[in-house]
Amino acid sequence: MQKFLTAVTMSAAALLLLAGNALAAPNTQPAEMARFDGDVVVRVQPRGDADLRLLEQLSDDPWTCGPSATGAVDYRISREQLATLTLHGVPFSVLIEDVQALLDADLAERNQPFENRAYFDTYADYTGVSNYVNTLVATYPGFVARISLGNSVEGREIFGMRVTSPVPPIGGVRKPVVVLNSLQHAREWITVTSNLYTTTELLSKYNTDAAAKSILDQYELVIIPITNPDGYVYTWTNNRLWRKNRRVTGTSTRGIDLNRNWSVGWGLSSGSSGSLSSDTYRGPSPFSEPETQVLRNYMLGVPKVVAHIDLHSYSQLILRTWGYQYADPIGLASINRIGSAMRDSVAATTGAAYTFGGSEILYLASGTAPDWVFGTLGAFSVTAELRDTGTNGFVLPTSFIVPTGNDVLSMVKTMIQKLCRADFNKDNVVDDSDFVNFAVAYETLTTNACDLTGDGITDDADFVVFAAAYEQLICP
Ligand code: 0X9
Ligand code: ZN
Repeated sequence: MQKFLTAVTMSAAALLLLAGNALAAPNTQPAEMARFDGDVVVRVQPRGDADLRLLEQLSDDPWTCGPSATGAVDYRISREQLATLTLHGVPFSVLIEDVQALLDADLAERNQPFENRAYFDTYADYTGVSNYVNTLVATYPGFVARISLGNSVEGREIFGMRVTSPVPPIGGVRKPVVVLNSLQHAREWITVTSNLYTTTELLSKYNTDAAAKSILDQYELVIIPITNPDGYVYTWTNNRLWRKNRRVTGTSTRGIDLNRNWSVGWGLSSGSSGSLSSDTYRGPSPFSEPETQVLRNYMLGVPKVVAHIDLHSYSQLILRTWGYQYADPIGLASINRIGSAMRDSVAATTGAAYTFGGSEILYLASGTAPDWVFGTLGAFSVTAELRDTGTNGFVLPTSFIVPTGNDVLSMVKTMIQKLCRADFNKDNVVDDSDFVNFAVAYETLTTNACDLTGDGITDDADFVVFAAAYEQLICP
């Protein structure tokens, strides 16, 4: 084991060089790439429905999907349309002066030669990300296994990784699982790099960082970097600002919002749309899309999912459940304890200010992944909206890749450290009622909540895990 671990540490340095070479060809912009000459992004403070309707007429590209806590909305419009806003007295400020210039600058930066570039110096396309997963498998043998969840609408593989220290080995009795998925929304590129950065950091620090070791020893991470492969490819080849999947829904309409297609809370017009052309079109039925189906099926096949983060951008928020309603979720105190610790740990490590809260800090969203994970699997689940707060929005310069990756690394570490397995009834204290509840559920075996080892059966080993956590009588 010792010899093996030394090999792991040594290969971490080699990884960065290797990974640079594993990237796809330089980023050339195809002739058919959508252009946004003369467009700006505005942050509007609507005075009422009339202002919102005016914006919907002016723009087919909202950058936010509803008013935020402050009531503000971001839209891409043409520079000429600023006069219309002024004419109607609509309060606004310009967030991005020249969208095409931002895209051009971004492409020019990414077009620099790859020689001597490390993986996290730039964004990688679908093939580049897939190659990087293979690089991690090769670099950390026994720690990383590639998985294939199924295919997208256009037939692309939705791939991922199982990441854990090989004690017990992958394939043996399964540890409790933490799921991190990114890029349900195609244009939110920073989510992919942040997910892979977090994974890489935990692996490469296994021998030097006790927290990384403890996480990989106790849990298995399931990483799905590109949940929406067709959308992602489309943002590289045709339109950098595409959000949904690429389902053909009509002669001129395309795409279903995957984060409105999950079954819990599905179909509400308060947090989704039934209109084919909308950026929050929910689809004809829950799980109508293969991309959400395969992720759901994978999670249902895992004995014990204990936590999940659905990575998005932008706004710097950590959103707890529920997304589809303002009503309190069961175990709110426990959720708040974990979520606020995540927010605080990011501020302490990277200095980035994230806000933690429920839908009141953004807007209602119906049919989201975290609501399904929490509502169906009973696991702690949040949406993380990564950087920035609007200066660059979705077109985040490459200089943000490592800092934002560190935000997510910090969130993930803290979330896992704060999971409290002895707080069985999730009331945020460990006391006799947890022991009683656990014992009753264990005796009657009416729930799989007692399967704390995550091996699919409830047996003595689960009681041992519970008792060990309970002995400490404290949530971390
Ligand atoms: O609207 C979404 O799907 C997410 N925001 S994004 O800008 N990335 O599209 C937020 C989803 C979670 N929302 C709530 N919990 N309210
Ligand atoms: Zn999103």
